[in-house]
Amino acid sequence: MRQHHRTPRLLGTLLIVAAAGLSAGTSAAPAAAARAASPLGRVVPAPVSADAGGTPYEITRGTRIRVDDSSAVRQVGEYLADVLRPSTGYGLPVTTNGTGGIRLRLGGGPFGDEGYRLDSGAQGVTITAGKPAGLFHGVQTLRQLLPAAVEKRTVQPGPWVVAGGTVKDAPRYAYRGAMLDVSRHFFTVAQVKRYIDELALYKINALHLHLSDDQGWRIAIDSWPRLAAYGGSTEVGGGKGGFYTKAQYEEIVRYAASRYLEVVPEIDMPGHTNAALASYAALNCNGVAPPLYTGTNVGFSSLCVPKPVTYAFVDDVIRELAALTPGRYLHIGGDEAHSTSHDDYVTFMDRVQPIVAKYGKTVIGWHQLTGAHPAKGALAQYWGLDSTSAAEKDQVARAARNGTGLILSPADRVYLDMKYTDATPLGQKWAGLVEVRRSYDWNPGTYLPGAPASAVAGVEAPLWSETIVKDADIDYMTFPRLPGAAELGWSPTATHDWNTYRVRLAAQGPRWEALGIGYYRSPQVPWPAR
Ligand code: TNX
Repeated sequence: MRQHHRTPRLLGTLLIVAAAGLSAGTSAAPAAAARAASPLGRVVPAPVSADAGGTPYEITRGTRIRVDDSSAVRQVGEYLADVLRPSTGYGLPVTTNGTGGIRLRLGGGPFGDEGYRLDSGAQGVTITAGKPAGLFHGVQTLRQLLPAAVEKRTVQPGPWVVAGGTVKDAPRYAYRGAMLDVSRHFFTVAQVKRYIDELALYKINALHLHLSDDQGWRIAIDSWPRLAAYGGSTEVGGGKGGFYTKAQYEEIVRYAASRYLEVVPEIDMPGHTNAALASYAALNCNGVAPPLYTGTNVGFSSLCVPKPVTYAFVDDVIRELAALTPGRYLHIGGDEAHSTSHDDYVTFMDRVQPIVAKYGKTVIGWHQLTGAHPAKGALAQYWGLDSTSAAEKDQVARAARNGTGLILSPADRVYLDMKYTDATPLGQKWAGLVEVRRSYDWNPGTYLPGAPASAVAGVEAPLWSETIVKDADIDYMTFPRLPGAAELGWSPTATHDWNTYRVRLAAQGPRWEALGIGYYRSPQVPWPAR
């Protein structure tokens, strides 16, 4: 019966925090305020609906995780058990038998590819979805309905109570990405897996890996072995760099898939290619390989557009990478090609996009691709700013009206490498300072003037790594902004409200502490005292 004492106390605290939020800023939508105060309404990203009511469920030593007789559902059950066992100390067998407990089931309903429904009551918690991905996302919601200490890796006192009620949920956008730049600084397979686990918490479903740039080539290509062996041998600052063997890359892809993320590999071309140009003299128009580069300038390198060998190279790289990548997309970069003439850029993109299609993948390019001829079905990733010229925005909007899909990554909103304030020790500020509110408070559906809302495929938060070296650096720049980008990608606009979001976000702080994630304690967010 402890839960009956706990719930009202928690509610009271939340109402006080919410009230403090209201007095500090503009008035919140009443529905959103009521949601943030509800024990089921603190989830990030905000679900479509959360109706509290009925008896809570307490996870005990006797609880089982009951799954459908399907390997994918069983794997989601095992994943949940792996989260819950260390902190609860319970056995939590994953089984197809019995009644009650935590039930993961596939069923009919308006769930789509990733939606789910969670029902919690005295007998147990049931998550129902049309597909295993929906069950996985429902499991992330369930984690957030439990006390933060559930995330610790040692036995904690509990109790492990899930408030009674129903959550119904499905994403606003199909593409919800995060990008990790493994070129400027290299990150190991273990580091990438750790990041995948962090992203999965917030229902991110795409991991964009920026695999090549001036400072390093990070994926083994058998037909051009010096790309990785030599082109991958350094990084910003002159460290030893590194690259993924094919087996390691496949391990990342598999791990991401186990968390329902699709890997989107990027080979940035025709600019940002010094590591490739340094590895093979023949790729250079003058036939001379430049030295490796360990600085942070951009825009000085270009593949040689007139040379036939360039397209043999691109064909080999895309063929090998496509063969390793089960996902739909292949990102060909295309940004900041300042050393490529406009005509050459258009020629290059006209030749390279069909190669991507030939190997069965859909093109994604940075939004400069809209200055060429985006292939049918291609997605353009917009990384401009509020202050980007109307002409440039218009070029992207026009492409969107003509059928090019958009991934929105406005640099002055969701670039995770931008400093929060002038005092932020890491990151850059060319796009401005990006505090938590600025990062969250925009609408992807109406962001780009003249682009139809239906063209927006989703939102992605990129983390460029010129200044990012270790896990703690990744975490500090990612948290708390990534959950905001994830919410913009997942939650319906009706839930969008800074004053209630900041209260829900604050409740995530203790979870990150339990997970060992160091984050920026933004003064804009009413974090609980530690
Ligand atoms: C711009 S965004 C770049 C990257 C840098 C980043 C640093 C984009 C497509 N290009 O090359 O790493 O700024 O914030």
